[in-house]
Amino acid sequence: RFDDGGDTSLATKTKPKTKRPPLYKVMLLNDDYTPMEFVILVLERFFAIGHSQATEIMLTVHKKGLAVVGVFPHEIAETKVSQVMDFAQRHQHPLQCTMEKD
Ligand code: TYC
Repeated sequence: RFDDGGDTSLATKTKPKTKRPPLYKVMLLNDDYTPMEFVILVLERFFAIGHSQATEIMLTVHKKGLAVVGVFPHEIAETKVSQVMDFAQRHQHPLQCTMEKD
């Protein structure tokens, strides 16, 4: 009799590790002073959103107080927030951009 070499260990299931990084919502907040056209420009420039959808999102923020403008991995979300905050500050607008875990 030969040992058949069979695996006699208990079943320890290991999942194949797929790469799905945690995602973060990036949001724009409303304020009373930032010009509507500036917000549209921000959405076009930093989020690659077309003019008509950018206008819709801006109006949603204006009416509802905030809107999610994109969902990204942590480092990309942080970069978007920094870019928007820098751009707003350089133009002396109080526009706020924040992120939170999805
Ligand atoms: N509420 C601003 C205004 O009336 C427009 C605005 C929209 C500001 C969206 C910020 O994230 C914002 N000029």
